[in-house]
Amino acid sequence: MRTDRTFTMLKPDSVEKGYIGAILEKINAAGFKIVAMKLTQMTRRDAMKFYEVHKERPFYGELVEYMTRGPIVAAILEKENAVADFRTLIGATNPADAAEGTIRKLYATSIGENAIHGSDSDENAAIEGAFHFAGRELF
Ligand code: IDP
Ligand code: MG
Repeated sequence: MRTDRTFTMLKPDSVEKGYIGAILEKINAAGFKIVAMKLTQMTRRDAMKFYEVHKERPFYGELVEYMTRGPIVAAILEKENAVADFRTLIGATNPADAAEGTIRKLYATSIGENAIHGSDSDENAAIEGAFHFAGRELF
């Protein structure tokens, strides 16, 4: 299993608020190379599948509504120790708990609308990257 790739989505709130450029700047400055990227919108079916692990959680319906309400920026990023370093860069799920300077501290609104996704394991990075991108879309 490779350990140098992670998967991210700039969530609908980030796109709506015009934060794409600022967030990509932070990602570049932290040393991640973009190997795949697109503006896309998840269908209800996509979001339900992507967040299937949370289907029993009380916030699942709200999460699916949020993630499908507008376009997202999906990307695959490359860097040594990508998954852990990217989770550090984005900060805690709840922006109220996120460290200063993290993307969620700077750009997230709430625990639900938290600006950005980052894979939580190498295995999920591979699964999530393959969910959004065909092999020919990686560079
Ligand atoms: P993560 O994105 O930091 O890995 P997860 O626990 O995997 O956090 O949750 C997935 C997503 O579900 C979060 O990023 C957030 O958008 C949403 N979420 C998590 N917990 C809550 C909650 O308590 N209320 C509403 N939405 C939540
Ligand atoms: Mg997660």
